[in-house]
Amino acid sequence: PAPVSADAPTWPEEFAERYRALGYWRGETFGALLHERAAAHPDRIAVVDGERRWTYGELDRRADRLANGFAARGIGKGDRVVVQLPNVAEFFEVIFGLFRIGALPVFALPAHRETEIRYFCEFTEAVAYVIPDVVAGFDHRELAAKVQAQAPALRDVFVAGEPGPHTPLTDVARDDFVPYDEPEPSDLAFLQLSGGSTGVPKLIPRTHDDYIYSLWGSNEICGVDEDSVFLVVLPAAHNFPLSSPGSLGVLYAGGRVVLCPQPDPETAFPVIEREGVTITGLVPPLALVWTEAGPTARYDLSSLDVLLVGGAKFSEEAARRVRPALNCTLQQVFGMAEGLVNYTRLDDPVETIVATQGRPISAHDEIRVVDDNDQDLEAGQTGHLLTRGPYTIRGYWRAPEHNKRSFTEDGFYRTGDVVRMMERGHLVVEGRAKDQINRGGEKVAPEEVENVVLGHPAVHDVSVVAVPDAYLGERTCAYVILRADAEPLRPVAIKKFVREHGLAAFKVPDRVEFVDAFPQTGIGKVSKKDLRTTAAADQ
Ligand code: J2J
Repeated sequence: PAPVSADAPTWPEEFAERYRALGYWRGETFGALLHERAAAHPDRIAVVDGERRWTYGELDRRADRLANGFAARGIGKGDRVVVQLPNVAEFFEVIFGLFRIGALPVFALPAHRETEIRYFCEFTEAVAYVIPDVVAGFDHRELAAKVQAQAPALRDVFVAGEPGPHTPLTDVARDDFVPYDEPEPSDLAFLQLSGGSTGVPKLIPRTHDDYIYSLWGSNEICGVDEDSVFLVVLPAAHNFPLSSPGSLGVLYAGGRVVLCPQPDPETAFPVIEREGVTITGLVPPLALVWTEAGPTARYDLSSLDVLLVGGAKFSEEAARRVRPALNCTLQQVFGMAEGLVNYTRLDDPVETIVATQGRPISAHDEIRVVDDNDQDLEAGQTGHLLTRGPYTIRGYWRAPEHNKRSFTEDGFYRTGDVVRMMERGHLVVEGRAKDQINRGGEKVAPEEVENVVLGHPAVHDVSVVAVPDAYLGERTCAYVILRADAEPLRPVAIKKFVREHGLAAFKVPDRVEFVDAFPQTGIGKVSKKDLRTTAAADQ
């Protein structure tokens, strides 16, 4: 069994030694690698955010100044800091500042609201929370003030922008060196969020060694080098745009990261032309929109070489349309914040590119496809995907009970995905065994939404299921049984209740249906399978 550190299981020593001996774990840290890139090419542009262009030298200096400031405020190695920033340059100075002092960013998404943020702060005992001021009319400073009143460990709120009652990030930065303890390559670098299938999202502990391997491994497969210009279209903190190959992969290679504030073609296409973007990543619904808009675009998109599509299943018909519409190579990516990432290769035959979700980064990613009893299936059969390898975690952070269910005794992660393996090792995602809804790449844990709806005084019971959707792949539908004595409700009352409870907008049920009873399985549990069938038929 894996040795258990205080907070999470990690790789057994024999595996760690193997990954080092193979040269996968290079003994680098994020803090040190930015120093090295900045020393090697200080004047090369690292990050572009609208009119702001930061060179490697400048990003490195800014990260240093924040590292000093964070350290001066008593933030140190192992401390957690919830980072919730949109696609702005400050995201990078903040996370590299934290990496440098060994503090762990907890990567919240811009869409998260009070319920999620309060949970992240309380559960991780975060000492600080980094926010923007106002985004799309939402004032993050008010949210932070509410959370701070409830999370005793939260000493500081840092604002990239107008600070309100909090501390501006610009006041944190300082030039004088403040001593701090640097992290080791085998230390945790950050906590990423799981898509989740349980009441609260699980936290994913990633180390410098393992994550950096996934970056340079991805760079080789995606053709990323110092000439690459990567457009961050999806939320920067999500694992896909962060690491597959993502902004961090491109910074590792010495390339250029361009931030896109909105994902629509009207916003993104002019940025592609102006900055000469060569590579970007999208979820399937966005890839559909871009593909529609490509042929009539008034902008020159000819610099675009590679379009990665992943996060949810990309249909074969849609995949076929990418090259004709955007004149670039499609690369499907099937990844997960827990680790394993699969890519179709740039030189794969077209049929493989359009009809599979790729194969693993590493020759040492171990893949098993098993039946319901964990028995290995024959090649080509459809079953549960289990995986273990040099950048796949051995357990979630502070979740020993959950880890017993999500990992096998010998350390394989139960992905919850149902796949089929093709002859040359390519995987086709056929479905899902976990109770999770994939809403166009945004993951919704039904249990989390159900727990909130159950808090409504008129609700007796609720079951949230996926409904097929032509655009998003899946949407959410909440089946609600009202209390016998309750006045009838309108669906919007349930949606409003969830929103006001402070859940991310993408978790608010798209549809609400009132019913008298749920279909039952043989053993008296709610049959989500039957509910899904009903929901699909009722559309
Ligand atoms: C079908 N399902 C997919 C795909 C992910 C790169 C790309 C994506 C993620 C990601 C990521 C899929 N086809 N192409 O972290 O580095 C579903 C699976 C998987 C879950 C993981 C990366 N690509 N999925 O989406 O942690 O169900 O990571 O287990 O958000 O998304 O979700 P997440």
